[in-house]
Amino acid sequence: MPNRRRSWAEPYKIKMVEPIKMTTRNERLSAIEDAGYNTFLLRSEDVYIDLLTDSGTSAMSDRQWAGMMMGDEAYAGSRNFYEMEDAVRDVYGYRNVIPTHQGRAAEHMISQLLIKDGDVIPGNMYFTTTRLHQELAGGKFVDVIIDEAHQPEVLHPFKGNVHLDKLQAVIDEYGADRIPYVCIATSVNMCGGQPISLENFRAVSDMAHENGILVVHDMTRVAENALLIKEREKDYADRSIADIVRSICDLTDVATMSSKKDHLVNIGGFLAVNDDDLADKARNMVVVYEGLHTYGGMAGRDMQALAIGIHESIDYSHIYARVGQVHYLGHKIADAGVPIVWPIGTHGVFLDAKRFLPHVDQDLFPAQALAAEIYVDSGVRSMERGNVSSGRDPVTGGNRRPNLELVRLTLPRRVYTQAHMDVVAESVIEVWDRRDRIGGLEFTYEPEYLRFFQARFRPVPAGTKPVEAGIEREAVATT
Ligand code: P71
Repeated sequence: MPNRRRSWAEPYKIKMVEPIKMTTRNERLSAIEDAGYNTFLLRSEDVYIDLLTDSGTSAMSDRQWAGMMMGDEAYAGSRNFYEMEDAVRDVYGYRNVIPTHQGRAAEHMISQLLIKDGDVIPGNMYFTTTRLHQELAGGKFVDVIIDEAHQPEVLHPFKGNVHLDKLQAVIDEYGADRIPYVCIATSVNMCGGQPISLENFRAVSDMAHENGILVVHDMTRVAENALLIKEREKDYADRSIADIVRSICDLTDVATMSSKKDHLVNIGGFLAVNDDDLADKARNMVVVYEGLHTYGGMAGRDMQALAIGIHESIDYSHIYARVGQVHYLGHKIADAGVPIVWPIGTHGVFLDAKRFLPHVDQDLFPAQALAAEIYVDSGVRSMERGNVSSGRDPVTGGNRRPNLELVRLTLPRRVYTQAHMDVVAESVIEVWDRRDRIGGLEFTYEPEYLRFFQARFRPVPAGTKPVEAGIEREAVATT
C-alpha cells in the first residue's frame, strides 16, 4: 500500500485525562440486567472502555477548546456561524450551509423538503435514521449497494460502491420523476465503514444527473473515505485528503452532515445545499425545528469548534492515525481467528455475530447477545448492528433479518490508547473461546421507532427456538 508508514502512532500528545472506572464481573452482570441487555441503556460510569460509537465521543484539540472560549452567543448572526460557513465553503465547496444540532435534523429537513408520498430513494445501504426520515416523509428506501457489501467475509476494496445496474433498474422501474434524489454515503456505516470509490461515485452522479435526479451526500465520515481512496484507488496516491474530499463533494448537490464524527465535536451538524431556492426553503424550515438559520440548535462556541474541526479532519497525519488504530485492533482480533467484516473499515471493527454464534437463531438476536457478553466480560461497551437495528419490515411486520448481523466496536477519535486496544482484543478473544455457552435474547419491551435505542431483553435458555420464544417467523427480504 502506498504512503503507509509501519506505525500509525498518534500525531498528538495528551494534556488532560479523564479517569474511568474499573468494575467487577458481578457489578457488570447486575448493570447489564438492569439495562435489559441493551448496551444503549447502560450508565456510562459502569463502562470501562466505551466503544458504543464514535459519534460525539471524540477528544477535541486544544485549538478547538480555545475556540469554545471564543463563542459569540448572539441570537442572530453569530461570528462563529460565518466561520463555520466559510470552512464548509472552503473545504467542501457547498454554497449554502444550514446548521443543525446533529445529522438526523439535516436528514429530517431534506427528506421533508424533497420527498413526496410514494417516492423512492435509492442509496448505498440504509442507515437507521436516514431511512426512517425518508419513510416518515412518505418515501421508500431501495438498496442499490453492490452485493459484496452484504457479505462480511468477501474482500473488495470499495464495498460502499453502488451497483450501477441496480440503480438503472430502479430508475427504469419507477421513473425518474418518482426519485427525488439518490442518497450516497461515504464510508458506509452499516456494512463496516466501507468506502465508495471516486470512479463509482462519478458514475452514480452522472447517471442521476442525466436523469434529472439530485445527489444527496451523507458526508458524515467523508475524510475517512478519502483516506481509503488515497490508499486504494488508482491515480489518487499523490493527491491530498483535502483534494479528494473536495472531488467527492463536487459530484453532489446536497449534503447532510453529523459533525459528531469527522469534525471531532461533541454536538453539531448541518445541511449543505448548492441550489439557492432549496436553501431558502431549508432556512425557513430550520427555524421551525432547530433554531434561527445562523445557529440551528448549536451554541456559538459549538460552531467555532466545528469550524476548526473541519480543517483538522482533513489533516493527513490525523486521519491516517485514526484509521490506523482501527486497523491495529481489527488485525489483533482477526489474528486470533475471530470472524470480522473484511476489509477492516474506517471507524470500527465489526464482529460477525452470525459466524461467532452460529447456534443462535437470528430472531434471538445473536449480535445483541454478543455485545452484552463482551460487556460482562470486560466492561467494554459495543453496539449491535443487526436484526435489532434493522427493525421490522413496514409491510410484513416481521424482523428484517439482514444478512449482516454485527457487533460494532467503534473507536472514538483521539481518546483511547494502544493498551486499551489490547484489552479490547483480549476480551473479544476470551468471549470467542467460550462462545458455545452463549445463548440468545428475546424482547421484553420493543419501542415503535428506532427500537435498538430503548429495547429491553431477557436471556432465553441455550438451544431455544424462536417459536418457543413466542416469535412468529415471517418471510421477509434478507437485505
Ligand atoms: C453512529 C451514529 C449515531 C447513531 C445513530 C443512530 C443509531 C445509532 C447510533 C449517526 C449517523 C451516521 C450516518 C452515516 C447519519 C447519522 C445521524 N451515526 N448518517 O454511527 O453514522 O447523525 O447521530 O448526528 O443524528 O453511532 P446524528
